[in-house]
Amino acid sequence: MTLLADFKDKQILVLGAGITGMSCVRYLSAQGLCFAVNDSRTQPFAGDYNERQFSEEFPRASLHLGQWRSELIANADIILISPGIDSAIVEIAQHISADCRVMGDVELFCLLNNERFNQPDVNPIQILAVTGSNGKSTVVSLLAHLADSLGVNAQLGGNIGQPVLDIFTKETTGENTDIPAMLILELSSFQLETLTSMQAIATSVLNVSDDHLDRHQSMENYQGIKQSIYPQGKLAIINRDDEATKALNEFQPVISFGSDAPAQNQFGVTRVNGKAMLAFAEQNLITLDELPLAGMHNALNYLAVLALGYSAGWSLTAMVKNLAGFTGLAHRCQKIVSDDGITWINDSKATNIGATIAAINGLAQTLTSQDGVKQKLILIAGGDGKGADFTPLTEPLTMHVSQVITLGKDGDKIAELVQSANKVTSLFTAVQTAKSVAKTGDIVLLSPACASLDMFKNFGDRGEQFIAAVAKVTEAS
Ligand code: UMA
Ligand code: ADP
Repeated sequence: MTLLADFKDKQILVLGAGITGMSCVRYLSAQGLCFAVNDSRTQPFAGDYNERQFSEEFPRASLHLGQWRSELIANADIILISPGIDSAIVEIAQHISADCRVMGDVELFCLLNNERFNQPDVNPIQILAVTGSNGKSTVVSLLAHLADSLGVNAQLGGNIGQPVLDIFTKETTGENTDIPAMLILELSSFQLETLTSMQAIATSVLNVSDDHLDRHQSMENYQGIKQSIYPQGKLAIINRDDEATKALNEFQPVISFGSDAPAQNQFGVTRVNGKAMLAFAEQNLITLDELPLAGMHNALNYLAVLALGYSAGWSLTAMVKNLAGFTGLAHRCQKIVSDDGITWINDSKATNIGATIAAINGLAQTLTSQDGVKQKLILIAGGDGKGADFTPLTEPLTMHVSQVITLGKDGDKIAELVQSANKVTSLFTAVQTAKSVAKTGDIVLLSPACASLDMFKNFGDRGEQFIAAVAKVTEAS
């Protein structure tokens, strides 16, 4: 029996009505299935729907907002749970029946895709899957750029903000029957928690650093969740610089990347005439200064991309030729244009310590001295730390940052790491403070090492507010 035939006489519950939940609603509705939707918030649709509009558009769905509904959870045979919802919380966990299947949207997508391997008239979608604490969006976006340049019919999906079930929904409704040959899938630890059935060509854990410990409790648990990606792919792409990314199964085929010179079947960095180059085994590919994304962390991102593309059979030469055409994503170490002689950098997407350490270390390498005066690096950080241990920030802060300005829920924890920090209560004041401390030639970096949700809608909102504050403060000067 196919999965959908099995779903027909089951009680299906969609938990969460955000981006993921609504993609489940669209998919189940397109299949003509009846189901329930439950969200603990009263207004979950981000302004897209009110309850009446929802009922009109999805008449087969019964909508329950405002609290978790224990009777719906208890009666469900199948629960499609959104990644931001922790199924272990007591209001949910205690009601789930023993024979209920709890799965995420990506798991449902993969189960449906796996069925396509046995169907004569449809093609399964090949998957390249990427996880890691940092660099996921950069890596998958660059992969999608290369796919486009190389004429591969690929689509981005997952945590990057494009729910994967929409592919099959659009196929069912006839809106887009041109199913992509490949899915370039960004996976968060939350999505991996409910994913076991993916059959990818290759998977990669880019790196592992402290993140989301408020949900995952310990680094061991978090690392284990990240590594659960490897058995779900033929080839494991690992980072030689980061032990925590190594695949546990020693028999699984592996391609590695790292910042050292590569051996056979490895990607790495070599030095030729003093210049750092990306390389594959003995083959030097391109110098780093020909590429727009700076810093060793981005060199590793480039190598991960090449390794993933290579595992899919893409030409190395063609990939290398097209690498420079990708100029990066917003809010990741982006320079803001200003004419006050200060370099303002928006790294709002640095929502954990690993990203902020990479930004500080990367910028520290670029600091120069003029007339005996060394450029200063001023950092604005803080927000919701998600239970992180900030102590690994101490060394880069002490070594490279001349002034730390903190804000947000866990700003004080970062302030405690240095001798004297400026504690402020708004991003605008942080920018004003930075402006009063910075001299011509200095760098001011917003790299919060924290999530934004305590003060902003999301990291994009925080980045935009930073850009606006910089414009206002520098204009006034
Ligand atoms: N909800 C509750 N109660 C809760 C938590 C959530 O009712 O305690 C409801 C909310 O009201 C909302 C729904 O659940 O209606 C939200 O579900 P969600 O938090 O899973 O968010 P989605 O809108 O479905 O977006 C999710 C990812 N969000 C999270 O994992 C938190 C998006 O990643 C992803 O782009 C999207 O699915 C599509 O796959 C965002 C993210 O912040 C960018 N990810 C984290 C990260 O990158 O660090 C993991
Ligand atoms: P993710 O999707 O994993 O959050 P992004 O590509 O959006 O990753 O980048 C998030 C943050 O991490 C940005 O601040 C970026 O500068 C930083 N970053 C990108 N790649 C890496 C890496 N390989 N190691 C550490 N930090 C990184």
